[in-house]
Amino acid sequence: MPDPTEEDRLPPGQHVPRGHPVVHYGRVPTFRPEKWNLSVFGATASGQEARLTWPEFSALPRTTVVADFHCVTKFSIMGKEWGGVSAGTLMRAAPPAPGVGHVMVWGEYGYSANLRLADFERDSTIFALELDERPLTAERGFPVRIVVPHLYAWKSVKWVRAVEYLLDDRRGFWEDRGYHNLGDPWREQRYAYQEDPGDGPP
Ligand SMILES: Nc1nc2c(c(=O)[nH]1)N[C@H]1C(S)=C(S)[C@@H](COP(=O)(O)O)O[C@H]1N2
Ligand SMILES: [Mo]
Repeated sequence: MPDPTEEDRLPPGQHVPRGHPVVHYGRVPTFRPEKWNLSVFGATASGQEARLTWPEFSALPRTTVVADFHCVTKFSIMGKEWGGVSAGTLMRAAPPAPGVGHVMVWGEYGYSANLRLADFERDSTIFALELDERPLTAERGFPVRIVVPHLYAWKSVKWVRAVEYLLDDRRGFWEDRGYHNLGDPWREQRYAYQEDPGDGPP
């Protein structure tokens, strides 16, 4: 029997599977700390790209978020604890210019997902280095992935390497391949054909 409180926390059309599946497109990258950096580019407040090295990024203040995680293929992972750097902390380290309304989060090999700034700025949006108090495994996104628990999990980019501040919204990897630009699981925003005017770029 599923836990009744978990039942209430399930968005429409979702179910809780056994275990915690690993889902991604393409290969698992190798982490080389001396070559790794996190770039914050696009419409930054300074007009310059900021590049955080691994020692710089991993020294940022940490927090934890306990949240559920909903894949558009209809499984949900309930009550995971993610530890890492909140998106707000990263934004304070490398702020956006006025007028930025969206961000593109980039992973290794060109995977990307776009977010409204309001979704990026949520307290629960975290650049996670840990899952349930252990470093992420390679296949979960080591060393760092973003977790945006209130949106479908394709937006939770693994192996993050860059954040691009956008003055105009642009579709990411799956948003450009038929998925919904916003991806709110509570509204079942799965596919682009469900978009209302204003939900996405033309
Ligand atoms: N870089 C990258 N991140 C990604 C993906 C991907 O293909 N590449 N897939 C996304 C999808 S569709 C899902 S459901 C989640 C799965 O996360 P998990 O493997 O930790 O369950 O990762 C997301 N992040
Ligand atoms: Mo997914």
